[in-house]
Amino acid sequence: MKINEMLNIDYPIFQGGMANIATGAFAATVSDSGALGIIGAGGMNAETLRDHIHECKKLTDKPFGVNIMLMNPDADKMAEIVAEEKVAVVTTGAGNPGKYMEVWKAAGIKVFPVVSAVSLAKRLCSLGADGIIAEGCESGGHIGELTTMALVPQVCDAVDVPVIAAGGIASGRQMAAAFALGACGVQIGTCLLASEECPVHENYKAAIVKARDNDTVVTGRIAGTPVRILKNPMSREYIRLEKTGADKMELEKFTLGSLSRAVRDGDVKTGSVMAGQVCGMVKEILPVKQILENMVKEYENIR
Ligand code: TUI
Repeated sequence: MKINEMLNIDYPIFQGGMANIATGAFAATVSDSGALGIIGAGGMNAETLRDHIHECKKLTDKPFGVNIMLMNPDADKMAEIVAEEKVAVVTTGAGNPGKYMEVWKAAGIKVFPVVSAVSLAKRLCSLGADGIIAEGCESGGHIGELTTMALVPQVCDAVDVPVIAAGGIASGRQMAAAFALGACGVQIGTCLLASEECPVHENYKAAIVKARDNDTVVTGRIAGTPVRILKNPMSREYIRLEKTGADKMELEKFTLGSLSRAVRDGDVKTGSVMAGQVCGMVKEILPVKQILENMVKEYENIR
């Protein structure tokens, strides 16, 4: 498989960015289990990111990546750190990483920006992106408008680099569907939340396991930052406020710190429990290695 050789990984599977959750230790576990582990820099500052990169290097000899969430105020510094540390792969989210491409390419980093539309995919390929992660709105967290089913083949037709499908993938069947759409790899997040090694509060994991197909909702559409989370009293109140025309500042105040409240404190009622629409398929907490093996086995059986 092309992407496996390009990145020296066993499975054509990327771990999602998982801001506030994916530590260096977790990324090392995912990489050691055969996929591409990714440190989620979303909730970090520049120096904690460096510490997590060092930790990951200590724990695994396998390649790993860093996801830079471009709305992070430390994104400029983080862009320099990943180049200094020569991480194997950088993925990005929630913005256009165009201004960093030259530095990253010069450092020999393989760059896989996450896009939610064709136009940005084309622009970033012209700047040297090594691959594109096409993320549909089935994903948890910050999302675009298009579904994976509609987005992936359109991105595949528009670019000449490998395309990784993201959003709505938690099984071998969905992996096979992504390949049928033209992707050569997949990115998964929600199903890894329910892993033994995932450093998220037990209440968060339990909420994912309990959630059914229709239990996510998108907040922030009106403010311009759509984020898919589990339905809970916080999301209901947020959407009620949104409908009354509450201003952006008021809504931001409402959500500030809400992700870490769920991730660290296990407050799944007033916290923001980011999860994708596949949460209904996640039925138990398993070791990362098992989750990946189950997925690949199912994929191989129907290929
Ligand atoms: O980035 C994500 N998912 C995320 S980031 C995150 S952290 C967060 N916390 C609180 C509020 C908001 C975010 C949680 N989940 N996925 C990748 C992604 N990128 N989805 C959508 C986009 C995107 C959107 C617009 C990429 C580019 C873009 O356009 C930028 C441009 O200038 O064209």
